[in-house]
Amino acid sequence: MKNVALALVAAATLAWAGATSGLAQSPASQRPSDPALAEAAKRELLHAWNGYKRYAWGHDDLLPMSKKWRDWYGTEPLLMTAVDSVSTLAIMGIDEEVRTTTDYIAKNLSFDKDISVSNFEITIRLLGGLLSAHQATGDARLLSKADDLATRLLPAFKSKTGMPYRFVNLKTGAVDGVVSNPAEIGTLILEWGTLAKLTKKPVYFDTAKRALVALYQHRDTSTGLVGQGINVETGEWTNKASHIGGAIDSYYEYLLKCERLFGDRECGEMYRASMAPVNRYIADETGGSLWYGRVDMSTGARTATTFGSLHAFFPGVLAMGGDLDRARRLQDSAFRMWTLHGIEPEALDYRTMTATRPAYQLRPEIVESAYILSHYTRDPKYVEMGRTMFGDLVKHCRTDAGYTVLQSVITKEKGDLQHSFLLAETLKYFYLLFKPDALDFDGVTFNTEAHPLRRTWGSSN
Ligand code: DMJ
Repeated sequence: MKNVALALVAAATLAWAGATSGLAQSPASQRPSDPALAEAAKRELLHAWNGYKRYAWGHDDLLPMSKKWRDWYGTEPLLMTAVDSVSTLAIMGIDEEVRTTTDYIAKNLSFDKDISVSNFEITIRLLGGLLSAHQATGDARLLSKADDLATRLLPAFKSKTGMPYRFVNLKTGAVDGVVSNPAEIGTLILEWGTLAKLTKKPVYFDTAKRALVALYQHRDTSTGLVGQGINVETGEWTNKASHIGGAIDSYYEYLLKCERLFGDRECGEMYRASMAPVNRYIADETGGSLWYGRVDMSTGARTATTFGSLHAFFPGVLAMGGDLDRARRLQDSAFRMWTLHGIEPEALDYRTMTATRPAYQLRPEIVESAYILSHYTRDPKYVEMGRTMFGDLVKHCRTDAGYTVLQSVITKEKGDLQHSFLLAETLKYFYLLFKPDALDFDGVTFNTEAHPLRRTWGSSN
């Protein structure tokens, strides 16, 4: 048994090793890198991981200041940080931790629980994490867990429109949360589609695709924009604010990546059709810089000039979609937001350059975009941005038990939470930015929680 597990981890190292075919088009030698910083990112990942193991093992999140733990759903842990961390541990080659953690997950994670969970959060962190870990290790138990989880989440999609309710009870299938948003409706296809291909159960792909298309079809007939609140039973918009930030953001990311991972042209066409109004109405040229603010979805009229840490995923998506010019310019703006206080706020008014929501949540998006831009442009400035941001993260957010959020980027007052995406995403993207040959960029598609998914199926599947 032990040898089998070790062989699986060896396969993982092989599966994600950089020297694979995708690099033929993008020679690693030309990519900017910084091996010493990559090692530092790995050390910090281990620091955060060891804090979780010491004070929160078996639970969802570490509270690094009080050295306690937090579970998302009462007394029913779902091992959120453990599952979210495996793909990062594998990419960094920390094989023994991959082996023991996946074994622990396989033996201890149960979804047979009477709790109402967020379909979106559980999909991106747990379904995505399990699928990615399965692809890395070959461990069939992880795929079977993912299958069981998706079966329990499926009732969420039983609305009249096909767009999912926000919450579903894992034991009873009871649903809740009739008012949802594009991010929660449209950020499911990569995980559900991959599960469909790997289990040969097309219902998973078809259900998530139907929800995605239904959402797209509800875009405003005049502007082509979506809002940030929609009733999944009636299809009526409950909040007409249109932007690229939280509650909408990863809907656009998944339209594009659905085409990248599955070769689904219809998704690609929906992405390209969506970018035209986003660039027409939401993009905002202010003082020579490019930002993306907030407008009314029906009129396109500007309602706010706010940008924030979540919006910073967009340069990466623009770059992946081929719009390198806007991608570069927006990343420059996002980095300005970062350097204003030496770490980025949740929200900034870019007209006055004031932080309107001053917290920092350990978010990865700006680092993810730096990594993607570094890949496509080979411009060393993105590694330099990474050097600055990594230094700031360590300086302001490190504690003796891990990493914590900040209450305010102005005062640098610490909060008490280590989000699982610090391990799943933020430190992974730093590592990859500094050591791009650790992963075959062209051979994987990251879900929105930075779990790499690999197309292992044929086109007829
Ligand atoms: C993560 O859970 C995902 O990246 C999601 O798309 C947005 N929020 C966090 C990170 O900020």
